[in-house]
Amino acid sequence: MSTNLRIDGERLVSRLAALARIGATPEGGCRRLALSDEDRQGRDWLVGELLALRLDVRVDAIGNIVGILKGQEEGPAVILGSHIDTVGTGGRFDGALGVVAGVEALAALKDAGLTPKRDMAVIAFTNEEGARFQPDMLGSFVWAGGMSLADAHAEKDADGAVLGKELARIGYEGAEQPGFLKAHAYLELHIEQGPVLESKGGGLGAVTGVQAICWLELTLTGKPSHAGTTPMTYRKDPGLAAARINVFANELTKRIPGQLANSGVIRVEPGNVNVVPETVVMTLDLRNPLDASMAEAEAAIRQFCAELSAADEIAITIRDLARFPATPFTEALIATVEQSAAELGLPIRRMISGAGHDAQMMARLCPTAMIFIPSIGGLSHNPAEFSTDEDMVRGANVLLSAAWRAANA
Ligand code: HGY
Ligand code: MN
Ligand code: MN
Repeated sequence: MSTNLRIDGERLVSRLAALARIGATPEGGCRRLALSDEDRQGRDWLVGELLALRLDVRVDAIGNIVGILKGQEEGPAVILGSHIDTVGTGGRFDGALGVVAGVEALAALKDAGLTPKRDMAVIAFTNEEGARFQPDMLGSFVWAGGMSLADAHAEKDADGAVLGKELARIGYEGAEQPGFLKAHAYLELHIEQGPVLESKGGGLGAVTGVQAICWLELTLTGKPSHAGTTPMTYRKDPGLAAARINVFANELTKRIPGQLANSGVIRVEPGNVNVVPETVVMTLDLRNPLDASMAEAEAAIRQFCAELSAADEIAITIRDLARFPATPFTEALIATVEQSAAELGLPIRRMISGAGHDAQMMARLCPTAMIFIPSIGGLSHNPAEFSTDEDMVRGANVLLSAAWRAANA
């Protein structure tokens, strides 16, 4: 192991800044919704960086972008990755850090004239966020064989745009089969997106796994009527029902340990001030570190909806948008991350990830681990998301060291 192997910190920071300028928002964040024009610009920028490094650049049929550094031997690769798509109120670091750190790790190896035993690669997965198309982690889910290409291409966004057509429109429906590059190991550097590391005084996170995720879309249908003339007892109000469901989900978080619940989308039709709504489409984002508790929460919500539907004569249909089990990472690779941090004299602590990540999908294929750096104020999915240059460089050096170990073990 080359102990003095380091990334070029300035280059890392400047690449992140370059990507952050693409889809930059006035509030100081980024908006690169999957397969949007801003996402295409980010993809074009990334492909340019990979080509400039003279990596073997490939794009697969779901738009995952791969840059490969050939190793001495044929065989599965050590893959570094994350995503460059963002949520609507995204920051500059979520996903982008892992991709630019992967690029920088390979650039540092080329600068040092080092050829790993195994192939190494950096990958930017399509639609990790699931903000526009669901499920989230879609590109890595297809890569890991969890979803067919046809089903993924058929997904539609809230405006009816079809994923496959959007992929073709931006020119990123590639020729490779998803999963074409066999993985020996997968490592992902990411911001924590929560307050844990900061509350512990900083340092890095050796991520032990990701919690379970369940996304539901509920369509509630009542009877539109005049808000001034319709007696309360006559109303079939899906807006009231949606509010009750939201409160019920929130109550569950007080009753079921570890339970989280969020209703991020509530669309009311016709959406007029003086009309009792006809329909409400709402989403629930449910998370829990334990699959059994997650199942208990989901069953309770489905039961509550059934009872509410009968009592208030509101039709309620529920569509699954995403459902991923709690996913543990690989002990040996977590230990490699900790060893790399120790060698670099960097404090690191084990922790679970509250957010979903592409690593959750790659763990189906190969030994997988993640490295977290602190998020200032624990903020993410917010333009004010921030991590320091120092922490980015520290995290990227641990990524490089752990990846180099895995690529030569
Ligand atoms: O929703 C998530 O946890 C991730 O940001 N896609
Ligand atoms: Mn992310
Ligand atoms: Mn995110």
